[in-house]
Amino acid sequence: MNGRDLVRSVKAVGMVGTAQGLRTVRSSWRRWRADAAGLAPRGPERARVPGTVTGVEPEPGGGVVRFARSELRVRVTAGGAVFWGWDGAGPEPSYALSCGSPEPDPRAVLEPDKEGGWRVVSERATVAVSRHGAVELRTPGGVMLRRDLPPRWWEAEGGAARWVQRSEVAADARFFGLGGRAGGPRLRNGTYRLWNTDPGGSFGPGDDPLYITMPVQMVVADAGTHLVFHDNTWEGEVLVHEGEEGAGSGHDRTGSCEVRMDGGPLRCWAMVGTPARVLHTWASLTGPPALPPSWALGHHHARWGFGSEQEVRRIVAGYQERGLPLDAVHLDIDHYEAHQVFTVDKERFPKLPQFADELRRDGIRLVSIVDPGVKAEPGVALYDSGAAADVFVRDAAGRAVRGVVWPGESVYPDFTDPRAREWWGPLYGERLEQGFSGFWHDMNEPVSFAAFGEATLPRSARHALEGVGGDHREGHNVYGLAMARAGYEGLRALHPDERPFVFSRSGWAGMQRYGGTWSGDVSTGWPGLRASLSLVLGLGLCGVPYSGPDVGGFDGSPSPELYLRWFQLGSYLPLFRTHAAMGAGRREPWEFGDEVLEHARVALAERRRLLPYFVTLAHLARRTGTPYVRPLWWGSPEDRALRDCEDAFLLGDSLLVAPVLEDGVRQRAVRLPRGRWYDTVTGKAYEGPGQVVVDAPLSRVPVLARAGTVLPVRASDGGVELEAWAPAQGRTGGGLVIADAGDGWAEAEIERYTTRWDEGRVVVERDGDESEGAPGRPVGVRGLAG
Ligand code: NBV
Repeated sequence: MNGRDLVRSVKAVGMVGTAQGLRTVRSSWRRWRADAAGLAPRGPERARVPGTVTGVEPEPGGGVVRFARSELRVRVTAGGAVFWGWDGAGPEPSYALSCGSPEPDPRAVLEPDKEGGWRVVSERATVAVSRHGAVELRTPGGVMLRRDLPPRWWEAEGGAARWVQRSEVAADARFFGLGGRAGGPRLRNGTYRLWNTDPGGSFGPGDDPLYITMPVQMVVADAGTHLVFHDNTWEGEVLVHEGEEGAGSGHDRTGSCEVRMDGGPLRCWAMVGTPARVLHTWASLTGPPALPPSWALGHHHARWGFGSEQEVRRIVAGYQERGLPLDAVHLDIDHYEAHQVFTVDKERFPKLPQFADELRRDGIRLVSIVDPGVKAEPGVALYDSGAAADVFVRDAAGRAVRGVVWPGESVYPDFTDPRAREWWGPLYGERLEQGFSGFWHDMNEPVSFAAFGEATLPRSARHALEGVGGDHREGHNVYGLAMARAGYEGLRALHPDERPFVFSRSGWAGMQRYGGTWSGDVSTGWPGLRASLSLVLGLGLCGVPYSGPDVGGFDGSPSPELYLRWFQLGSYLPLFRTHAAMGAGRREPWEFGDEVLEHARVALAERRRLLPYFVTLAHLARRTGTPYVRPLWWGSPEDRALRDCEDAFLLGDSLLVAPVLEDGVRQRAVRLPRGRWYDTVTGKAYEGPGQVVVDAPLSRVPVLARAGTVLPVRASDGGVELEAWAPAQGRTGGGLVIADAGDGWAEAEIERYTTRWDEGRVVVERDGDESEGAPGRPVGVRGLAG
């Protein structure tokens, strides 16, 4: 047991009482014994490399290159993504791909390359395979983006083959992604584990891995941006080594990374182009991000431990009496009967459906936490029904695996089994009848409390894996993804006319198809605030655009200033939710004194005003895969200084948000991408690229608008109006508006606007508009001073 396990076990035992503590100790032993009996020890291993090339076999989009001891399939697909897989691996089966393997690009063919190698040339990238099995990814212009050295496998008798893939990238390249990483968004030198993990307690920037890991790397370099995805759900790790530039001396040291997997196929997808192009291709491959209902883009208030309907009423009244907007309230596990999922404590919440109706009339939705663990006790209806349907995870000997979670001894639906998903999905019917509109999936790494060892299921536990079959080493990382699918599909069947709102703590590549996520238990403190932003940015670059932190942090009591700065940051992130643990300090905006309340009011009002913009960004994310929240280098990946800038972000194309991430700060430096930027409060214009210092009084965090941009905002009458920012003289600009057509599936129309100067005036026109270019919406032009 390491120090971290010890701390966690003490917390687990201490937190949940003696009986639960004993259960936890027993369960940890069970887990240990199950693995000792159910996982064959690895026998002696033999190393293997591909050897030299022996021949090729063309196929549509590329072909198979044969080596003495392996073979490599290379395939360029019609959407521009490139696939390569060793040892006969093809794109399927895959948890990440949304509609199976995309069509090959018939124009891409295998042809001889220099020195006995082979290559496939396509519109967006060239893949060259050396005669020893190195794979090079090049831009259409022939510049090397990544060079995979020949892989190595270690095979053991009867066991899964472990493998290592080392790659080189340019000295100036920067790594991003790998799921939600608290210490990013730029991934510095280190080892990043691929194993979804509840860190136990709360986490800060130094804690890794967290709840969502995925083998998705976004690499940004002067030569171009690429995304690489190793489609393999097994436990593994990625070693990142950034390169170093020799300051013009010609002694650059290339960057490198090494992917090591404990089993599973060695197969890879690569996408090349601008960041936007790369994420668009990624979304075409793994599915468009689910569109949240528009209320989910407002302000949410949650707490573990509201404890009763009266307390929820008190909080809601607190918002209403002060005129503060509130769009959703989340009920945590304390509203369950004895912590059991899909139940309600009737004493504390006697008339939940009526209460939910009342709230809805006031424009407030209820969101329910949903935990996967089912209390393992005959007579508990859910348990009996799941046991009868045979949907719980079993061990190698065929017995249901028991872990310990909030309800005590629990069993776990095997969401990788379509039958389990079909059983689980309809259970949300009970939640809908209780009046809930949204769903918050927790504990789905999955967690089983541990007194020692890891707080999850035994690795020997069996999973259906869509009929392929395998153990927890392969199923673990996709447990949360498959649970999200079960919930999402269940809700679509139950309420076909409404877009489901599901967000999930754990997940994997492709989870955006079913909804979003949140930070999990981020620790209260300035480092936690920074980690919150890192997670949102990193996840966005892995194709998961909707997320946000627990505003104020999960545990403890933030200082008024920390709370306010978190609130201000949160108000510009897709999921804007205050939340905290049982026993933590208050998180209501009025609990921190009048000054904080007034500034929080401004943040809430601004969020509401920007709602049409958030709706537009949600639609754009669905159509293009572009996240709402983007790193500053998004539009200028060639700007090296921006690649290293982690304390600000772009919100859509129009705004640059520079949150305050340190105590006592009233002014801050902001690195600007090229072009003119206006401080949205003072109207002062700044020219990028470069660094400027802007005011950051307690009352607001700096937000800058791009010159020439047009964004939709909420007018005082509730309609949508346009906010246009003057282009620089002689320049043009523009923006998009996508207005939601309700919370159903109706396709929303895209309105395109342009801005230009005409005889000393800024003109805003709608593209393709019959009415001679008049926008049809009220317009306010800003940035005209001077
Ligand atoms: O359900 C209680 C909490 C929840 O409030 C939090 O948001 C989750 O991340 N949950 C974790 C389980 C308890 C953690 C100590």
